[in-house]
Amino acid sequence: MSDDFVVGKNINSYVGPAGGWGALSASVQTLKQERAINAIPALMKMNQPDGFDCPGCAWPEPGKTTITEFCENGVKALAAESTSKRVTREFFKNHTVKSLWSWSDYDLEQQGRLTEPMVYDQEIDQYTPISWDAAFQLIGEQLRMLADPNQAVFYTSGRTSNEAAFLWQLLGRTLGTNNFPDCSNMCHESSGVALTESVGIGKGTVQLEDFEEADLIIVIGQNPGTNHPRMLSVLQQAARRGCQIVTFNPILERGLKKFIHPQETLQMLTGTSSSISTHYFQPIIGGDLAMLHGLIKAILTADKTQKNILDKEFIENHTSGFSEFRDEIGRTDWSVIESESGLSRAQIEEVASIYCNSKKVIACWAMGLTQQKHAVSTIQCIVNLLLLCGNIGKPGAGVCPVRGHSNVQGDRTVGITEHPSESFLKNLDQQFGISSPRNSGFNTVQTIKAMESKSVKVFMAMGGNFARATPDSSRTAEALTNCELTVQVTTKLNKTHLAHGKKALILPCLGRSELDVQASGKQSVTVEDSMGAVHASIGKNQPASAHLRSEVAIVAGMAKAAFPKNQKMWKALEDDYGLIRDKIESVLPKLFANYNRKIKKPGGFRLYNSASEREWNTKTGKARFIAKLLPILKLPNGQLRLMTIRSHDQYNTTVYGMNDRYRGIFGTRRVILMNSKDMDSLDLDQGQEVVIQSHMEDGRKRKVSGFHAVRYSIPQGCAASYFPEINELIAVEYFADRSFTPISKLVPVTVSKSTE
Ligand SMILES: Nc1nc2c(c(=O)[nH]1)N[C@H]1C(S)=C(S)[C@@H](COP(=O)(O)OP(=O)(O)OC[C@H]3O[C@@H](n4cnc5c(=O)[nH]c(N)nc54)[C@H](O)[C@@H]3O)O[C@H]1N2
Ligand SMILES: Nc1nc2c(c(=O)[nH]1)N[C@H]1C(S)=C(S)[C@@H](COP(=O)(O)OP(=O)(O)OC[C@H]3O[C@@H](n4cnc5c(=O)[nH]c(N)nc54)[C@H](O)[C@@H]3O)O[C@H]1N2
Ligand SMILES: [Mo]
Repeated sequence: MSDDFVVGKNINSYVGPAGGWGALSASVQTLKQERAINAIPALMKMNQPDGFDCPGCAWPEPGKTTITEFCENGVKALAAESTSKRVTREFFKNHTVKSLWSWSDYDLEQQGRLTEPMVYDQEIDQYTPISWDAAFQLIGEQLRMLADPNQAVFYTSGRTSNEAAFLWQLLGRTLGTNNFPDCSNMCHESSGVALTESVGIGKGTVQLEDFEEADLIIVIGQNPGTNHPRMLSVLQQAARRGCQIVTFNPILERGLKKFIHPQETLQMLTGTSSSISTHYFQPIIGGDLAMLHGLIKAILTADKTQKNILDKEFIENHTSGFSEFRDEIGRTDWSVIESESGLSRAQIEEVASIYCNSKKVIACWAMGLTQQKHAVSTIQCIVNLLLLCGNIGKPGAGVCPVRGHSNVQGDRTVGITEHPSESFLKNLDQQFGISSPRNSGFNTVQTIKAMESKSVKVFMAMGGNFARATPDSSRTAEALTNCELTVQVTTKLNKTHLAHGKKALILPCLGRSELDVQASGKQSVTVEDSMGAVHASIGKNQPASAHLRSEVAIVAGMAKAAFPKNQKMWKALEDDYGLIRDKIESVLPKLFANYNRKIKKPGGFRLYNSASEREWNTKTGKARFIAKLLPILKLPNGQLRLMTIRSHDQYNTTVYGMNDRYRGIFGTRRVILMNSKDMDSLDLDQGQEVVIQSHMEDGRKRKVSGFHAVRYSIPQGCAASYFPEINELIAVEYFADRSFTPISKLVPVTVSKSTE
C-alpha cells in the first residue's frame, strides 16, 4: 500500500491566501482533465435565477447574483458531472466486479458518466445491459415478494431534488416502510436533533442578509475555504466592515485566515488578500463543549459585575430552564474547562468579552461539531450561548448549521426521514389513499446492522456511496452483499455498486445540470439551501447519454412496476413535475402554499421558520436552555484523537484529485497530520511511513497502513487524516448520543512506525 513519498514534493507548505489565482488555475485544470467543454457555458447558468443550482454545497445564492456565481469547488463538481468520459457496456465487459473492487475511489470516478442500465450477472461476475422495463419489473417483483415491507430500505444522498425525494418517500411509504436512512444521518443529524429540542425547528434561523448586520460571527468546526468557498466572500465582506470573526478549529485552515476573491478583479490583479478570522483559537478535538461551558461561565460572571449583559427580558419572556442551566454551568471548574478544551481561561475570557460587546451574533458550524459523541449537547450549548443575549430571532443574529449536500435540507423537508411526524403522514395518507406505517424506520447505522443480520433484503439507493461514506467500510460492504437485491440510482461508478446483493442494478440518471424533458415538456426541479430558501433549478446541458432517465422518472418507473393499480397516477406525476409540487403543497400546506407560483420568482421563496419568528414549538413552548454535566473525555496514554476530514480535491467519497493545496499536501491522500511533539515522542521523521490502529473497540482489529506522518499545526494529542480512506478505522457502534451520527471526528488511534 505504500507509495513513494518525498518530503519536498508531497509536503510543501502553503503560505498564500485561499482563493486567488490558485483557485482560478485549479478550476481551469479540472475542466481540462475532465474534457468538460460544455461545462464552460453551463457555468454562466450555475446559481443564476434561470439556471441550475450548483450540485456542490448548500450555501445559498445571494439575492442579487453576479454573472459568475460559483467557486473553484463548484467548478469541480460541475466538471465532474459534465465530463466527456463515459462508462459504456464495453467497459463492464472488460472488467469483472471482483477486479474493479481493487480500484481506488479516484480511478472509478475517473471513468466518467454511466450510460445505460446494467444488471449483475452472477455467472460471469460482470454487469451486463438490461432494458429499463426489465429493470423496473425486477424491482417491482422483488418488492412485492417481501414478507414484510420493512425488509426494504430506501437510502437518499442529498443531491436529490425535492420532487424526486418526495416520490421516493411516497414509494417507500406506499410499500409500507419508514426505512429512510440518508446522508444526513452522518452529517447534520446532530444539529437537527439539538435544534428541534432547543428551539422547536431542526434548521438554522439566519438568512444571508443577517451576515450583513452581525457584529460577531463565530465559525466553529467548519472549513469553508474548501467546503463552502462562497461563504468566504460573505465573511470577507463582514470582516471588512468591522465584524468580529472568531474561529475555533484544531488546525489552522488557510481559508479561515486569508482570502482573495477569485471573481473580484481588483483583488486578483493587486494580489491583496484580506483576513477572515479576527481571532483564531485551536481547541483540542472534541474540546468545544468545554470551551462553550467556559464561555458561558465567563459571560454569566461578567453579567454579575457589569450588569445588563444578559437580555433579561428575552430570557424571561422567551426561554425556559435558565436557572437550572446557570447552576449547572456554575458547577464546572475552570481547571476542567481548560484541560478538556485545550484553551486557557484567558483565551476563553477574551471571546466572552467580544461576545458581551456584540449586539448581534451568528454562530456557524459543520462537521467538526456534529460528528462527535457529545454533538447534540455541544450544539445545544451554542443555542444556550446565543439565548443569553436574545441572539435568535432578530436581524443579524441566529444559528447557522452550514449544510453539506446541495439539497440535503430539502430532502428532509419533503419527507426523507425515518421518523416522520404524524401530521405529515396523515396528509400523505389522505392525498394518496395509502396507510403509511407509524413505526420508526432504520437510520444509517441501524441499516448496516439490519443488513448484517439479514433482516433487510432489498437496499435501494437514490444516489450516494453507502459503502464508502459509512463507518467501517469493509463491514458495511460485507453487509450489503447479504441483500437479495441492491439498486443504485446514480451518475458515476463507485464502490457501493461493487458491494452488491445477489441481484443488483445500476440505474444511471440525469445530473442536475442536464436538460430534463418529459411528456409535458421541459421540467424544472426545486431545491432548498442551507438557509431554507427554495428555488427552481433548470438543467441546460445535453444529457450524458440518450439512455439516461431523470430521478423522478426512475422512481415513477419503479412504482408503476411495484403497484400496477396506481400506474395512472404515477405516470401523471412523472409527466409533469408541477403536479408533484402540487402534491407537496397539499401534504405540507403551511410551508409550500402556492409552490408552483412562488418558484417562478427569481430566487424563489423562503420557507416559514418558526424560531426566526420567535415562535417556539418545543416541549415548554419556549426556547430551552438545556444544560448537561460536562463529560470528561480522556484517552489512555499514547492514544491520539484522530479527525477524518475532507481534502480540497474531493467531494465526500468522490475524489477529484490527489492534492490538498491549502494544507500543503500534494500527490497523495495517505497522510496523517500530527503535532511535532507527538511525532518526536514516537521518533517519527517528517514523511515517515506509519501504521494507524483504531481503538474503537468492538472485538475487531482495525488498522490501516502505508500512511505518512506530516508535522502540522494541530494541538498535541490530536491528528487528522482524510475520509473515506480512513473509514476502515471507525466502528459502526460508535455514534453520537441520540442522533446516531457516526463519530468521525474523534477516533482514538495509536500511530506506529511501519515495520516493512
Ligand atoms: N468541496 C467540497 N465541498 C463540500 C464537501 C466536500 O467533500 N467537498 N462536502 C459537503 C458536505 S456533505 C458537508 S457535510 C460539508 C462539510 O463541511 P466541513 O464540516 O467543513 O467538512 P470537514 O472536512 O469534515 O471539516 C470539518 C472541519 O472541522 C474541524 N474540526 C474537526 N474536529 C473538530 C473539533 O473537535 N472542534 C472544532 N472546533 N473543529 C473541528 C476540522 O479541522 C475541519 O476544519 O461540506 C460540503 N461541501
Ligand atoms: N469518516 C467520515 N465519514 C463521513 C464523513 C466524514 O466527515 N468523515 N462525512 C459524512 C457526510 S457529512 C456525508 S453527507 C456522507 C456522504 O454520503 P453520500 O451522500 O452517500 O456520499 P457521496 O460521496 O456524496 O455520494 C457520491 C455519489 O453520488 C452519486 N451522485 C452524484 N450526483 C448524483 C445525482 O445527481 N443523482 C444521483 N442519483 N446520484 C448522484 C455518484 O454516483 C457519486 O459516486 O458521508 C459521511 N461520511
Ligand atoms: Mo454532509
